[in-house]
Amino acid sequence: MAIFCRSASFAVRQAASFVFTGARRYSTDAHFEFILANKRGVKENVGLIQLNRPKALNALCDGLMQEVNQALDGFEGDSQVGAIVITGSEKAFAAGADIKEMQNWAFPACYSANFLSHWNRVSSARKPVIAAVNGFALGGGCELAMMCDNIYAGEKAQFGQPEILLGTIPGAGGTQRLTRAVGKSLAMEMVLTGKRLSAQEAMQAGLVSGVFPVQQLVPEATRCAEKIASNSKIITAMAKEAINAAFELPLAEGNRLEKRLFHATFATEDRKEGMTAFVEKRKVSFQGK
Ligand code: CO8
Repeated sequence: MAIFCRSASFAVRQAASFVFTGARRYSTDAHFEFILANKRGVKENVGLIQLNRPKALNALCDGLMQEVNQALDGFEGDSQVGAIVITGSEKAFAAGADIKEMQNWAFPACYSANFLSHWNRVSSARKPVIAAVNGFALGGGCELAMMCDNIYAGEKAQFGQPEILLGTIPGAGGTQRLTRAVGKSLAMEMVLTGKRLSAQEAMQAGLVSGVFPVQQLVPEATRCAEKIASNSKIITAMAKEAINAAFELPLAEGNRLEKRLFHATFATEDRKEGMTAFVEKRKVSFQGK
């Protein structure tokens, strides 16, 4: 496996040749150099993306992020998949954006190329995405985890935004998402000093929704994803859209959107099936319609 990323043009060529042809496509990892992607769960309804650049502690280079985007596109287009898990290794979820790749960039190139513009694809996924974080989640690694819908942490996980120590600041939502998750005071301390949070501190601060033994982390995240995937996919998407709106809209508008989406559930067969199954005391069978 290469330590350094190949050129963006190679990645784009690879993206062009990537055609999703069905459920089995993810049973091999042949298409990816920096990640592994396959389906998990008893019903193979969970898409697992594992960052796999161990020698660089999963530092996020452009090629890796292109591959994450491709895998996400594939899972989003796979009707069998109901939720996605993103994880790294036991030592590192991701130790940040690739400092060696960024070292010699200058402002005109960063600005002209709109550097990092395609690095937030995870935040626009329509299917729920769980980050399963073992080890370091620093800088862009912490930002990538925060782009996910919820974060599970292994008990040795460490979260931080140490960009200030490199003479820069977070560039993929760290100042925004961290502040919303843990509040201004703690976010300020983390971003201004580079202080890291342990898994337990992150739990206490509301950044993560569960802490698990290192070995149990991915199975637990997969179990949660399977639970999500067993519900109606269309209703799940509406619930996710409504929660995400809470970060963008004033309360009255957010409540209005929620009400509209609630009403919209009555246009689906799954809403009828869910309530009918309850009344008839039988197992529900959602069709995603
Ligand atoms: N970039 C490139 N290489 C890295 C990175 C990184 N972020 N982190 C670690 N590596 C490499 C090291 O250079 C080393 O490589 P080599 O063996 O070739 O020297 C290898 O990984 C192992 O690292 P260490 O020997 O340093 O391992 P330690 O266990 O001693 O330390 C640490 C682990 C504490 C994680 C340490 O490596 C470290 O401090 N890394 C840098 C963390 C950091 O500053 N991250 C922020 C980067 S800037 C950023 O993320 C900007 C965000 C922009 C938006 C991103 C959108 C998603």
